[in-house]
Amino acid sequence: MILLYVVLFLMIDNKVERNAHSVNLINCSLCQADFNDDGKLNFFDISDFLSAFATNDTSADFTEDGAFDFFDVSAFLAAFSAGCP
Ligand SMILES: [Ca+2]
Repeated sequence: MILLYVVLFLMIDNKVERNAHSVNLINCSLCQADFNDDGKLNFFDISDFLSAFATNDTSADFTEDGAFDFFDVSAFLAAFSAGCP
């Protein structure tokens, strides 16, 4: 997500041309289930999500309500099952 903000800032500031790399970063960040942002949905996304959840990492607060509970896991698994565009 931080990369997206950096790319958008640089694009607005006209320091980076609008090229394929910028588009790829934006498209990747649209898929919340791709938890490790590698462009693939697989076991590693689930593993990374569960590790973040176990340590109360804010990235695992999938429902964005400040709590770490079943609903975050359920929301992540629903997004994972839905897949990415
Ligand atoms: Ca992934």
